[in-house]
Amino acid sequence: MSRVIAVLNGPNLNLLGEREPDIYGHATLPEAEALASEAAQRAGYALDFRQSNHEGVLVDAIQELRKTVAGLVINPAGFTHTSVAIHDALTTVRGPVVEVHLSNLHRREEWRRISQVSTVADCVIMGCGVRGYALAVDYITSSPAERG
Ligand code: CA2
Repeated sequence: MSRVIAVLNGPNLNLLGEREPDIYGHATLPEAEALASEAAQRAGYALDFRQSNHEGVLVDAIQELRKTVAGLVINPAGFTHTSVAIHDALTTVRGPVVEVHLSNLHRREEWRRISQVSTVADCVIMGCGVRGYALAVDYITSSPAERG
């Protein structure tokens, strides 16, 4: 059984903490990684945490990881609302898939309520800020397949 959880982050999330703190909070992406990593380590897992501004790089990462991870957490950022390619790649992931958003998309513009990813996610976490990443890891480590 795999002891690695992957966390993928989409475009502009490398800028987290620099702008729009009223929407996304003050924490940075490395701080989000630290929270997720602590949650993974507590349960005896390692974390593979990545960010890309490129849709194809994210699709390649999903294909690379799809059979080897215990579960996959993804914040597709702007690609959430547009990417059929990320949707299609996620259908091939063997373990649980968790979609995370820092902000509560239902409190924002109407178009942000549309996610191409939610229909292939086992769990969707939004509006919890960077704590959502740790909650997503907890969901995976306590999933039935992982509890054996
Ligand atoms: O709430 C989320 O996590 C989002 O996935 C964040 C995306 C947004 O397009 C989605 O609708 C919701 C935006 C990520 C970019 O974040 C920035 C952070 C600081 C400065 C600029 C962008």
